[in-house]
Amino acid sequence: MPETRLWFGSALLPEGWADNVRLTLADGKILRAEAGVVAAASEERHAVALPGLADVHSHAFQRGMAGLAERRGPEGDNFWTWREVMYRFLDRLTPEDVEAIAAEAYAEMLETGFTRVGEFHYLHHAPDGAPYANRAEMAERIAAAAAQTGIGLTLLPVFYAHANFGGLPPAPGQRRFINDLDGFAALMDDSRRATATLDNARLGVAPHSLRAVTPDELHAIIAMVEGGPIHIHAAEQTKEVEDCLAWSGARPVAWLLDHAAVDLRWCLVHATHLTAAEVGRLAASGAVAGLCPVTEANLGDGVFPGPAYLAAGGRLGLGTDSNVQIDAAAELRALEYEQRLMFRARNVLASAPGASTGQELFSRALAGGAQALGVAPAGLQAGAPADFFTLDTDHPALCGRKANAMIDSWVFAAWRGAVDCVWRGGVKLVANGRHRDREAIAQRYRGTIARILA
Ligand code: NGQ
Ligand code: ZN
Repeated sequence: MPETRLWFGSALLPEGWADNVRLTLADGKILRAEAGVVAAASEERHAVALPGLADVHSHAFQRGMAGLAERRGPEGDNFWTWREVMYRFLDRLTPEDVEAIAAEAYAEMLETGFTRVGEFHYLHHAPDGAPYANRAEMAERIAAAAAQTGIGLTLLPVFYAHANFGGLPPAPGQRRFINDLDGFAALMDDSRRATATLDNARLGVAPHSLRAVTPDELHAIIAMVEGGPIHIHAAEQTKEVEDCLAWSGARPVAWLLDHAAVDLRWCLVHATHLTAAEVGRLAASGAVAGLCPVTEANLGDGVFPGPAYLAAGGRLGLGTDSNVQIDAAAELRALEYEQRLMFRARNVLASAPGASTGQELFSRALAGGAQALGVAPAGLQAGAPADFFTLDTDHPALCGRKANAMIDSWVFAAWRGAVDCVWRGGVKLVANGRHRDREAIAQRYRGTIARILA
């Protein structure tokens, strides 16, 4: 098996920063990580390496409407009015459109340091709501976009059946999402096939939310994936919490903890509105909170109870969700900034005096992200996927920085171009901050969007 050797002036290893690091790669994985070694003349060299992050929650198609829901409507814009705009946008998308938009989104993810995406995929059917002749047409388009860009894919086919708690019939705008249990089982089988040929792909399952599935459906769907990740939107909006209380007497996260075996396989996306009791129980479950701070700010969701959750030992991953902006550093920054605004304090999510906010959040998102997407353990260590990126130490925001100051400056002070090269599965996909197929992907994307918006 051919081996590749790369050498870095410094790298963030699981035990912390190390200097003069050689990574030996084979078969898409890290075979060895050695510190304190002299570079061989033949080795490709870079200054600073970080492990690639997982983007635990993406609706790729929404990238195509980024920035188009920022104009005030007739009255009281909120999450639900945004959702109407989003439904109108997705109504027109063809499978080709979805593939082109997803490829652009995934290339952007790679260019900012995300090496794997959890695609929470619910746009299954044709515009009239009928399944495509190939039921997994859309899932195959997502897989194709992952294959073209080289990003690692954890496909999360979404089960969606109802407009709200209590099994209400779906709304017309939701017709492209809807399956019955038999149809969904068939979709899962086809999705398994669609991802089988992709390098290192994973298949999970995603009941959309407690609004969209009944308890019986929830349990039936969970049984359809053997050992894979289980993702669900939970407690993102206060209205959802109120509706859940009216339906069941319990809040969404408490309901899930009471009625589903929430454990390390689970990712509760957003989990924004939690009581102190829910914070403790969610943390103790070992599940990952899939936080999407840029989208949560954009949609006006609320602020996650970060300090209490971390103090309780809770696990987190980061997602770009609506993809209104795709930027790993921006998600880390937004997560800390919402806490600063809330608590009128600084370095709120750092654990102890002297701790680096950027490095600690990065390491938490790395571990939680890999867990949530079914690829743990992550990190620059033997046996882990060869997924990592380098920073441009000539970038003005990064010059003269070392170790944790480098991460802090990347997260809080840098702008586009700070990420230099990105490898996924041992393949170099991004160089000088640009995806290797950047122009072709962008050109197709521009054509697609021009047609949609015409
Ligand atoms: C989604 N997005 O599925 O795309 C949702 C909106 C809903 C976020 N929750 C639809 N951010 O939750 O009903
Ligand atoms: Zn979402």
